[in-house]
Amino acid sequence: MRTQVVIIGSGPSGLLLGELLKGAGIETIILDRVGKDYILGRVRAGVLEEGTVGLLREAGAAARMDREGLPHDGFSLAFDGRDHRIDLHGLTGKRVMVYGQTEVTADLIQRREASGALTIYEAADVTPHAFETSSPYVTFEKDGSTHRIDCDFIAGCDGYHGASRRAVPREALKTFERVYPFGWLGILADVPPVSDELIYANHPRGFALCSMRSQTRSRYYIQCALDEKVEDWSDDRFYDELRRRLPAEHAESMVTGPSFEKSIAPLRSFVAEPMRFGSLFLVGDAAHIVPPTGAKGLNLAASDVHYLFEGLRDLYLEQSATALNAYSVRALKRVWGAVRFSWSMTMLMHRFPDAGDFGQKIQEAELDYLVHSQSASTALAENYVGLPY
Ligand code: RFL
Ligand code: PHB
Repeated sequence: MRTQVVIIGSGPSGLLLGELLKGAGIETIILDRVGKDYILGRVRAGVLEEGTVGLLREAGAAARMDREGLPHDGFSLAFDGRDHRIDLHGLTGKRVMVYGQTEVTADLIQRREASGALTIYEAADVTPHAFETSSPYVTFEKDGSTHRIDCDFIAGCDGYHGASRRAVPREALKTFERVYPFGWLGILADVPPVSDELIYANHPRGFALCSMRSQTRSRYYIQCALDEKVEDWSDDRFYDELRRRLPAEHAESMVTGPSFEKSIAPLRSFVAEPMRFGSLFLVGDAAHIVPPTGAKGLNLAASDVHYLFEGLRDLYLEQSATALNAYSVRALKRVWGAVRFSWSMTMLMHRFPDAGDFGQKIQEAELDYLVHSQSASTALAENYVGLPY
Protein backbone atom coordinates (compact mmCIF):
# COMPACT_ATOMS: atom_id res chain seq x y z
CA MET A 1 0.00 0.00 0.00
CA ARG A 2 1.03 3.60 -0.52
CA THR A 3 -0.41 6.93 0.61
CA GLN A 4 0.85 10.48 1.10
CA VAL A 5 0.46 10.75 4.89
CA VAL A 6 0.02 7.83 7.32
CA ILE A 7 -1.78 9.00 10.45
CA ILE A 8 -1.23 6.80 13.49
CA GLY A 9 -4.20 7.21 15.86
CA SER A 10 -7.88 7.81 15.25
CA GLY A 11 -8.42 10.18 18.18
CA PRO A 12 -9.45 13.80 17.69
CA SER A 13 -6.02 14.93 16.43
CA GLY A 14 -5.63 12.16 13.84
CA LEU A 15 -9.20 12.52 12.60
CA LEU A 16 -9.08 16.31 12.38
CA LEU A 17 -5.77 16.22 10.52
CA GLY A 18 -7.21 13.63 8.12
CA GLU A 19 -10.25 15.81 7.32
CA LEU A 20 -8.21 19.00 6.79
CA LEU A 21 -5.74 17.20 4.52
CA LYS A 22 -8.60 15.64 2.59
CA GLY A 23 -9.99 19.15 1.99
CA ALA A 24 -6.63 20.11 0.42
CA GLY A 25 -6.61 16.99 -1.77
CA ILE A 26 -3.94 15.20 0.28
CA GLU A 27 -4.47 11.47 0.79
CA THR A 28 -4.19 9.75 4.19
CA ILE A 29 -4.60 6.33 5.78
CA ILE A 30 -5.43 6.24 9.51
CA LEU A 31 -4.33 3.30 11.68
CA ASP A 32 -5.65 2.66 15.18
CA ARG A 33 -4.82 -0.01 17.71
CA VAL A 34 -8.43 -0.34 18.90
CA GLY A 35 -11.85 -0.68 17.25
CA LYS A 36 -14.34 2.02 16.29
CA ASP A 37 -16.80 1.20 19.10
CA TYR A 38 -14.07 1.55 21.69
CA ILE A 39 -13.05 4.94 20.26
CA LEU A 40 -16.66 6.14 20.21
CA GLY A 41 -17.14 5.03 23.83
CA ARG A 42 -14.30 7.11 25.29
CA VAL A 43 -15.40 10.00 27.51
CA ARG A 44 -12.93 12.84 27.85
CA ALA A 45 -12.85 16.58 27.19
CA GLY A 46 -15.82 18.91 27.18
CA VAL A 47 -14.66 22.47 26.45
CA LEU A 48 -13.62 23.73 23.01
CA GLU A 49 -11.79 27.00 22.35
CA GLU A 50 -12.92 29.20 19.45
CA GLY A 51 -9.81 28.13 17.50
CA THR A 52 -10.83 24.46 17.83
CA VAL A 53 -14.40 25.29 16.83
CA GLY A 54 -13.04 27.15 13.76
CA LEU A 55 -10.92 24.16 12.73
CA LEU A 56 -13.89 21.80 13.04
CA ARG A 57 -15.85 24.16 10.78
CA GLU A 58 -12.96 24.28 8.31
CA ALA A 59 -12.96 20.47 8.33
CA GLY A 60 -16.69 20.43 7.51
CA ALA A 61 -17.46 18.56 10.73
CA ALA A 62 -19.23 21.27 12.71
CA ALA A 63 -22.92 21.03 11.72
CA ARG A 64 -24.06 19.06 14.80
CA MET A 65 -21.76 21.03 17.13
CA ASP A 66 -23.26 24.28 15.84
CA ARG A 67 -26.77 22.88 16.48
CA GLU A 68 -26.26 21.10 19.79
CA GLY A 69 -23.14 22.62 21.39
CA LEU A 70 -23.56 25.06 24.27
CA PRO A 71 -21.68 28.38 23.83
CA HIS A 72 -20.56 29.62 27.27
CA ASP A 73 -19.76 33.27 28.01
CA GLY A 74 -18.27 32.65 31.44
CA PHE A 75 -17.60 30.22 34.31
CA SER A 76 -17.50 30.35 38.09
CA LEU A 77 -14.66 30.07 40.53
CA ALA A 78 -16.23 28.90 43.81
CA PHE A 79 -14.38 29.41 47.08
CA ASP A 80 -15.08 30.69 50.55
CA GLY A 81 -18.69 29.49 50.26
CA ARG A 82 -19.68 31.44 47.15
CA ASP A 83 -19.42 31.77 43.38
CA HIS A 84 -17.30 34.38 41.62
CA ARG A 85 -18.08 34.66 37.92
CA ILE A 86 -15.34 35.09 35.33
CA ASP A 87 -16.97 36.94 32.43
CA LEU A 88 -15.02 35.39 29.56
CA HIS A 89 -16.88 37.26 26.86
CA GLY A 90 -16.87 40.63 28.63
CA LEU A 91 -13.14 40.38 29.37
CA THR A 92 -11.90 38.94 26.04
CA GLY A 93 -14.72 39.23 23.47
CA LYS A 94 -14.52 35.43 23.11
CA ARG A 95 -16.48 32.47 24.40
CA VAL A 96 -15.96 28.70 24.62
CA MET A 97 -18.14 25.87 23.29
CA VAL A 98 -19.23 23.06 25.59
CA TYR A 99 -19.42 19.98 23.34
CA GLY A 100 -18.04 16.57 24.27
CA GLN A 101 -14.91 15.07 22.76
CA THR A 102 -16.96 11.89 22.23
CA GLU A 103 -19.25 13.87 19.90
CA VAL A 104 -16.34 15.63 18.15
CA THR A 105 -14.83 12.21 17.42
CA ALA A 106 -18.15 10.75 16.23
CA ASP A 107 -18.70 13.72 13.86
CA LEU A 108 -15.19 13.42 12.39
CA ILE A 109 -15.49 9.64 11.93
CA GLN A 110 -18.81 10.12 10.17
CA ARG A 111 -17.25 12.64 7.74
CA ARG A 112 -14.34 10.35 7.04
CA GLU A 113 -16.60 7.35 6.38
CA ALA A 114 -18.84 9.40 4.08
CA SER A 115 -15.80 10.28 1.93
CA GLY A 116 -14.60 6.67 1.72
CA ALA A 117 -11.14 7.49 3.14
CA LEU A 118 -9.45 4.45 4.66
CA THR A 119 -9.17 3.84 8.42
CA ILE A 120 -7.73 0.53 9.59
CA TYR A 121 -8.93 -0.35 13.09
CA GLU A 122 -7.45 -3.01 15.39
CA ALA A 123 -4.04 -2.66 13.77
CA ALA A 124 -1.56 -4.27 16.17
CA ASP A 125 2.11 -3.47 16.61
CA VAL A 126 1.99 -0.30 14.47
CA THR A 127 5.60 0.78 13.88
CA PRO A 128 7.05 3.79 12.01
CA HIS A 129 10.25 3.05 10.04
CA ALA A 130 12.95 5.01 8.16
CA PHE A 131 11.54 8.37 9.24
CA GLU A 132 15.02 9.89 9.19
CA THR A 133 14.73 9.51 5.39
CA SER A 134 12.24 10.93 2.88
CA SER A 135 10.89 7.43 2.17
CA PRO A 136 9.36 6.39 5.50
CA TYR A 137 6.95 3.51 5.94
CA VAL A 138 4.73 2.03 8.60
CA THR A 139 4.18 -1.64 9.39
CA PHE A 140 1.40 -3.28 11.40
CA GLU A 141 -0.15 -6.66 12.12
CA LYS A 142 -3.72 -7.39 11.14
CA ASP A 143 -5.61 -10.65 10.61
CA GLY A 144 -2.50 -12.72 11.21
CA SER A 145 -0.19 -11.02 8.70
CA THR A 146 2.22 -8.10 8.52
CA HIS A 147 1.28 -5.12 6.32
CA ARG A 148 3.36 -2.20 5.07
CA ILE A 149 2.31 1.30 3.97
CA ASP A 150 4.84 3.50 2.17
CA CYS A 151 4.31 7.24 2.48
CA ASP A 152 5.85 10.73 2.39
CA PHE A 153 5.13 11.61 6.02
CA ILE A 154 3.97 9.98 9.25
CA ALA A 155 1.77 11.88 11.72
CA GLY A 156 2.06 10.39 15.22
CA CYS A 157 -1.40 11.17 16.63
CA ASP A 158 -1.47 8.12 18.90
CA GLY A 159 -1.71 9.66 22.35
CA TYR A 160 0.54 9.46 25.39
CA HIS A 161 0.89 5.65 25.30
CA GLY A 162 1.31 5.41 21.52
CA ALA A 163 4.05 3.91 19.36
CA SER A 164 5.24 7.08 17.60
CA ARG A 165 7.09 8.80 20.43
CA ARG A 166 8.54 5.44 21.52
CA ALA A 167 10.02 4.94 18.02
CA VAL A 168 12.21 8.04 18.45
CA PRO A 169 15.71 7.31 19.79
CA ARG A 170 15.83 8.25 23.46
CA GLU A 171 18.80 10.61 23.03
CA ALA A 172 16.92 12.61 20.36
CA LEU A 173 14.15 13.52 22.81
CA LYS A 174 14.12 15.83 25.80
CA THR A 175 11.20 15.28 28.15
CA PHE A 176 9.77 17.42 30.94
CA GLU A 177 7.37 15.96 33.48
CA ARG A 178 5.39 16.67 36.62
CA VAL A 179 3.10 14.12 38.23
CA TYR A 180 0.51 15.50 40.68
CA PRO A 181 -0.22 13.67 43.93
CA PHE A 182 -3.96 13.20 43.28
CA GLY A 183 -6.46 12.24 40.58
CA TRP A 184 -9.95 13.20 39.42
CA LEU A 185 -12.90 10.90 40.02
CA GLY A 186 -15.49 11.75 37.36
CA ILE A 187 -19.06 10.71 36.63
CA LEU A 188 -21.51 11.21 33.79
CA ALA A 189 -25.21 11.23 34.64
CA ASP A 190 -28.41 12.14 32.83
CA VAL A 191 -29.40 14.89 35.25
CA PRO A 192 -29.70 18.63 34.50
CA PRO A 193 -26.48 20.53 35.31
CA VAL A 194 -26.43 22.27 38.69
CA SER A 195 -25.69 25.61 36.97
CA ASP A 196 -25.84 27.08 33.45
CA GLU A 197 -22.05 27.56 33.49
CA LEU A 198 -19.11 25.46 34.68
CA ILE A 199 -18.12 25.74 38.34
CA TYR A 200 -14.48 25.18 39.40
CA ALA A 201 -14.50 24.86 43.21
CA ASN A 202 -11.59 25.24 45.60
CA HIS A 203 -12.49 23.71 48.99
CA PRO A 204 -10.45 22.56 52.00
CA ARG A 205 -11.73 19.00 51.27
CA GLY A 206 -10.38 19.21 47.71
CA PHE A 207 -11.20 20.46 44.23
CA ALA A 208 -14.54 19.87 42.51
CA LEU A 209 -15.76 20.65 38.99
CA CYS A 210 -19.33 20.82 37.73
CA SER A 211 -19.40 20.51 33.96
CA MET A 212 -21.94 19.27 31.47
CA ARG A 213 -22.50 17.71 28.06
CA SER A 214 -26.01 19.12 27.43
CA GLN A 215 -28.99 20.63 29.29
CA THR A 216 -29.83 17.13 30.49
CA ARG A 217 -26.41 15.51 30.96
CA SER A 218 -23.93 16.47 33.69
CA ARG A 219 -20.24 15.73 34.04
CA TYR A 220 -18.99 16.08 37.62
CA TYR A 221 -15.50 15.59 39.04
CA ILE A 222 -13.96 15.55 42.51
CA GLN A 223 -10.28 15.49 43.43
CA CYS A 224 -9.38 12.14 45.00
CA ALA A 225 -6.33 10.33 46.34
CA LEU A 226 -4.38 8.31 43.78
CA ASP A 227 -5.05 5.04 45.57
CA GLU A 228 -8.85 5.45 45.58
CA LYS A 229 -10.85 2.68 43.89
CA VAL A 230 -13.86 3.47 41.72
CA GLU A 231 -15.73 0.50 43.28
CA ASP A 232 -15.59 2.22 46.68
CA TRP A 233 -17.50 5.22 45.35
CA SER A 234 -21.24 4.62 45.18
CA ASP A 235 -23.18 7.39 43.43
CA ASP A 236 -24.53 8.52 46.82
CA ARG A 237 -21.05 8.80 48.27
CA PHE A 238 -19.87 10.73 45.21
CA TYR A 239 -22.75 13.24 45.29
CA ASP A 240 -22.41 13.72 49.08
CA GLU A 241 -18.73 14.57 48.68
CA LEU A 242 -19.38 16.82 45.67
CA ARG A 243 -22.09 18.74 47.59
CA ARG A 244 -19.75 19.31 50.55
CA ARG A 245 -17.27 21.06 48.25
CA LEU A 246 -19.80 23.43 46.61
CA PRO A 247 -21.45 26.66 47.80
CA ALA A 248 -24.68 25.89 49.72
CA GLU A 249 -27.01 27.20 46.98
CA HIS A 250 -25.67 24.60 44.52
CA ALA A 251 -25.47 21.79 47.07
CA GLU A 252 -29.13 22.35 47.90
CA SER A 253 -30.41 22.61 44.33
CA MET A 254 -28.33 19.79 42.80
CA VAL A 255 -30.40 17.12 41.06
CA THR A 256 -28.82 13.68 41.45
CA GLY A 257 -29.38 10.48 39.52
CA PRO A 258 -27.60 7.25 38.58
CA SER A 259 -24.24 7.66 36.85
CA PHE A 260 -23.52 5.66 33.69
CA GLU A 261 -19.76 6.31 33.63
CA LYS A 262 -17.37 6.58 36.55
CA SER A 263 -13.59 6.63 36.32
CA ILE A 264 -10.43 8.00 37.91
CA ALA A 265 -7.90 9.96 35.83
CA PRO A 266 -4.39 10.74 37.11
CA LEU A 267 -3.06 14.28 36.57
CA ARG A 268 0.22 14.92 34.81
CA SER A 269 2.14 17.60 32.91
CA PHE A 270 4.45 16.22 30.21
CA VAL A 271 6.23 17.67 27.16
CA ALA A 272 8.55 15.92 24.68
CA GLU A 273 10.79 18.12 22.53
CA PRO A 274 11.18 18.49 19.60
CA MET A 275 7.93 17.44 17.89
CA ARG A 276 9.51 16.51 14.54
CA PHE A 277 12.03 13.83 13.60
CA GLY A 278 12.65 13.88 9.85
CA SER A 279 9.43 12.66 8.25
CA LEU A 280 7.74 11.85 11.59
CA PHE A 281 5.65 14.49 13.39
CA LEU A 282 4.30 14.13 16.93
CA VAL A 283 0.84 15.66 17.41
CA GLY A 284 -1.43 16.13 20.46
CA ASP A 285 -1.14 13.85 23.50
CA ALA A 286 1.66 11.90 21.76
CA ALA A 287 3.90 14.92 22.48
CA HIS A 288 2.35 16.54 25.54
CA ILE A 289 -0.09 16.01 28.39
CA VAL A 290 -1.66 18.67 30.58
CA PRO A 291 -3.78 18.19 33.71
CA PRO A 292 -7.45 18.76 32.76
CA THR A 293 -7.92 21.73 35.13
CA GLY A 294 -7.46 24.28 32.31
CA ALA A 295 -9.48 22.31 29.70
CA LYS A 296 -6.55 22.51 27.30
CA GLY A 297 -5.56 18.97 26.15
CA LEU A 298 -7.90 18.59 23.19
CA ASN A 299 -7.47 22.24 22.26
CA LEU A 300 -3.69 21.87 22.14
CA ALA A 301 -4.08 18.78 19.97
CA ALA A 302 -6.17 20.94 17.62
CA SER A 303 -3.59 23.75 17.45
CA ASP A 304 -0.82 21.22 16.67
CA VAL A 305 -3.01 19.93 13.85
CA HIS A 306 -3.46 23.47 12.56
CA TYR A 307 0.33 24.04 12.34
CA LEU A 308 1.00 20.64 10.78
CA PHE A 309 -1.83 21.02 8.30
CA GLU A 310 -0.52 24.42 7.18
CA GLY A 311 2.95 22.94 6.74
CA LEU A 312 1.83 19.93 4.70
CA ARG A 313 -0.60 21.97 2.60
CA ASP A 314 2.09 24.55 1.72
CA LEU A 315 4.52 21.78 0.82
CA TYR A 316 2.15 19.78 -1.40
CA LEU A 317 0.27 22.68 -2.99
CA GLU A 318 2.91 25.43 -3.14
CA GLN A 319 6.19 23.50 -2.87
CA SER A 320 7.12 25.63 0.17
CA ALA A 321 8.69 23.87 3.18
CA THR A 322 8.85 26.99 5.38
CA ALA A 323 5.77 26.27 7.51
CA LEU A 324 6.56 22.54 7.80
CA ASN A 325 10.09 23.33 8.96
CA ALA A 326 8.63 25.67 11.61
CA TYR A 327 6.12 23.06 12.91
CA SER A 328 7.92 22.00 16.08
CA VAL A 329 8.90 25.52 17.15
CA ARG A 330 5.46 27.02 16.49
CA ALA A 331 3.59 24.17 18.16
CA LEU A 332 5.87 24.06 21.22
CA LYS A 333 5.51 27.78 21.84
CA ARG A 334 1.76 27.40 22.19
CA VAL A 335 2.15 24.09 24.09
CA TRP A 336 4.27 25.72 26.81
CA GLY A 337 1.75 28.56 27.18
CA ALA A 338 -0.98 26.00 27.86
CA VAL A 339 1.27 23.83 30.05
CA ARG A 340 1.97 26.88 32.22
CA PHE A 341 -1.72 27.81 32.47
CA SER A 342 -2.85 24.22 33.23
CA TRP A 343 -0.17 23.90 35.91
CA SER A 344 -1.12 27.23 37.52
CA MET A 345 -4.85 26.35 37.56
CA THR A 346 -3.99 22.95 39.05
CA MET A 347 -1.80 24.51 41.76
CA LEU A 348 -4.47 27.11 42.54
CA MET A 349 -7.52 24.85 42.74
CA HIS A 350 -6.38 21.59 44.40
CA ARG A 351 -5.63 20.58 47.95
CA PHE A 352 -1.99 19.41 48.08
CA PRO A 353 -1.12 16.79 50.74
CA ASP A 354 1.69 18.85 52.27
CA ALA A 355 0.23 22.36 51.84
CA GLY A 356 -1.54 22.58 55.20
CA ASP A 357 -3.67 25.50 56.34
CA PHE A 358 -1.03 27.96 55.14
CA GLY A 359 -1.33 26.61 51.58
CA GLN A 360 -5.11 26.87 51.74
CA LYS A 361 -4.93 30.53 52.89
CA ILE A 362 -2.47 31.40 50.11
CA GLN A 363 -4.79 29.85 47.51
CA GLU A 364 -7.76 31.77 48.87
CA ALA A 365 -5.79 35.04 48.81
CA GLU A 366 -4.76 34.41 45.22
CA LEU A 367 -8.33 33.51 44.21
CA ASP A 368 -9.61 36.66 45.90
CA TYR A 369 -7.08 38.73 43.95
CA LEU A 370 -7.93 36.95 40.71
CA VAL A 371 -11.64 37.66 40.91
CA HIS A 372 -11.35 41.25 42.18
CA SER A 373 -8.58 42.56 39.93
CA GLN A 374 -9.74 43.31 36.40
CA SER A 375 -6.26 42.69 34.98
CA ALA A 376 -5.84 39.38 36.83
CA SER A 377 -9.31 38.21 35.70
CA THR A 378 -8.47 39.23 32.14
CA ALA A 379 -5.23 37.23 32.20
CA LEU A 380 -7.15 34.16 33.43
CA ALA A 381 -9.90 34.65 30.83
CA GLU A 382 -7.42 35.13 27.96
CA ASN A 383 -5.77 31.83 28.78
CA TYR A 384 -9.03 29.97 29.31
CA VAL A 385 -10.54 31.00 25.97
CA GLY A 386 -7.23 30.06 24.33
CA LEU A 387 -4.05 31.91 23.44
CA PRO A 388 -3.80 32.96 19.75
CA TYR A 389 -2.39 30.54 17.14
P1 RFL B 1 -6.02 10.44 21.98
O1 RFL B 1 -7.41 10.96 22.18
O2 RFL B 1 -5.40 9.72 23.12
O3 RFL B 1 -6.06 9.49 20.70
C1 RFL B 1 -4.98 8.66 20.35
C2 RFL B 1 -5.48 7.54 19.48
O4 RFL B 1 -4.34 6.73 19.14
C3 RFL B 1 -4.65 5.36 19.33
N1 RFL B 1 -3.41 4.64 19.65
C4 RFL B 1 -2.75 3.88 18.75
N2 RFL B 1 -3.00 3.59 17.47
C5 RFL B 1 -2.11 2.76 16.84
N3 RFL B 1 -1.01 2.24 17.45
C6 RFL B 1 -0.74 2.50 18.73
N4 RFL B 1 0.34 1.99 19.33
C7 RFL B 1 -1.62 3.36 19.44
N5 RFL B 1 -1.65 3.84 20.71
C8 RFL B 1 -2.74 4.60 20.80
C9 RFL B 1 -5.66 5.35 20.47
O5 RFL B 1 -6.47 4.17 20.43
C10 RFL B 1 -6.46 6.63 20.17
O6 RFL B 1 -7.57 6.34 19.33
O7 RFL B 1 -5.00 11.60 21.56
P2 RFL B 1 -5.25 12.96 20.71
O8 RFL B 1 -5.98 12.67 19.45
O9 RFL B 1 -3.95 13.65 20.68
O10 RFL B 1 -6.29 13.82 21.61
C11 RFL B 1 -5.93 14.35 22.86
C12 RFL B 1 -7.17 14.45 23.76
O11 RFL B 1 -7.83 13.20 23.77
C13 RFL B 1 -6.82 14.87 25.20
O12 RFL B 1 -5.83 15.87 25.20
C14 RFL B 1 -8.05 15.42 25.98
O13 RFL B 1 -9.00 14.41 26.17
C15 RFL B 1 -7.63 15.99 27.33
N6 RFL B 1 -8.77 16.45 28.14
C16 RFL B 1 -9.35 17.68 27.90
N7 RFL B 1 -8.93 18.46 26.89
C17 RFL B 1 -9.55 19.65 26.60
O14 RFL B 1 -9.13 20.35 25.67
N8 RFL B 1 -10.64 20.10 27.33
C18 RFL B 1 -11.15 19.37 28.37
O15 RFL B 1 -12.15 19.77 28.95
C19 RFL B 1 -10.48 18.13 28.72
N9 RFL B 1 -10.93 17.36 29.72
C20 RFL B 1 -9.27 15.64 29.18
C21 RFL B 1 -10.36 16.15 29.96
C22 RFL B 1 -8.75 14.37 29.45
C23 RFL B 1 -9.26 13.61 30.47
N10 RFL B 1 -8.70 12.31 30.68
C24 RFL B 1 -9.46 11.14 30.90
C25 RFL B 1 -7.31 12.10 30.41
C26 RFL B 1 -10.88 15.40 31.01
C27 RFL B 1 -10.32 14.14 31.29
C28 RFL B 1 -10.91 13.39 32.47
C1 PHB C 1 -15.34 18.19 31.10
O1 PHB C 1 -16.48 18.62 30.84
O2 PHB C 1 -15.06 16.99 31.01
C2 PHB C 1 -14.30 19.15 31.54
C3 PHB C 1 -14.58 20.50 31.53
C4 PHB C 1 -13.60 21.41 31.96
C5 PHB C 1 -12.38 20.94 32.37
C6 PHB C 1 -12.10 19.58 32.35
C7 PHB C 1 -13.06 18.68 31.93
O3 PHB C 1 -11.45 21.83 32.80
